[in-house]
Amino acid sequence: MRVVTIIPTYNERESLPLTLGRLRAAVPSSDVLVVDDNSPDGTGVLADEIAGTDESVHVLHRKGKEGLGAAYKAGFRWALERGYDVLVEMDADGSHQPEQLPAMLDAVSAAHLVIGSRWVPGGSVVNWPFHRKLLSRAGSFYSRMMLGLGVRDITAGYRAFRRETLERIDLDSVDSVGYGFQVDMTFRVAQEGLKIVEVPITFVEREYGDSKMSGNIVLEAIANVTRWGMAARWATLVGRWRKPNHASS
Ligand SMILES: Nc1nc2c(ncn2[C@@H]2O[C@H](COP(=O)(O)OP(=O)(O)OP(=O)(O)O)[C@@H](O)[C@H]2O)c(=O)[nH]1
Ligand SMILES: [Mg+2]
Repeated sequence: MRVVTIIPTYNERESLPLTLGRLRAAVPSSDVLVVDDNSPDGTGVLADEIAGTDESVHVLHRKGKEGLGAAYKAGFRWALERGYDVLVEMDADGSHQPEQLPAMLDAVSAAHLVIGSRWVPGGSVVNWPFHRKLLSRAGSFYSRMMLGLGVRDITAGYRAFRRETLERIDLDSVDSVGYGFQVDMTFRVAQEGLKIVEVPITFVEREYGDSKMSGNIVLEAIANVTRWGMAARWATLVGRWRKPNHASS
């Protein structure tokens, strides 16, 4: 099983070397792809320096900040073209602990998508204020209800996809930017009837650098989830209405 861990970065100069060091120690068999959006703080240059000393580390440079979703789509394409079997998503900021990746990789042999989950028994968040926990849980709850999914942590960004899963999805049509990207991908995997497994993780709030989460990203996710949920309900209704006519004709 050839594994690549894709790490999108924007201004993660302090965090990236720590995360890479921990990842290489915890899962030496995984290659790494850093996808940097031309970070003004020089994260891309630093990533190149690390890649120069470790042939398992690769860097994809993009011309500017286009959001997490676009960075992951570029990373997925890069990895699929190179024949990797499992594609892992991991934040650079230390929130996703590399030491917990082996449990996720174990699970992916019997699932199409593994989600490192904060909101299943055994999962937790360290150093988040109450309002962040509430926002995350409420966002997952709303998405679960609107989209009719059983996933507890739908916005989670620590994931392992089997390559066949991504090959089933039309990545070109995925255009969500922030958290919405994770929700969008989860919904599409579920719509394909593929198996999603949540593995508990301990999510640790970043120590260095600034969060890229913004009000716009939250609004985008809420608007998209509402739109997708309505569209799915409408499609079901139309399907029910059409079926009897179809049967009698
Ligand atoms: N390439 C790229 N990476 C990004 C972009 N936005 C965020 N990232 C990276 O995606 C990961 C998650 O971003 P964070 O800012 O930690 O967002 P978050 O985890 O949702 O928010 P916090 O919990 O507050 O940290 C980090 O590794 C970021 O550097 C982007 O536009 N381009
Ligand atoms: Mg983060």
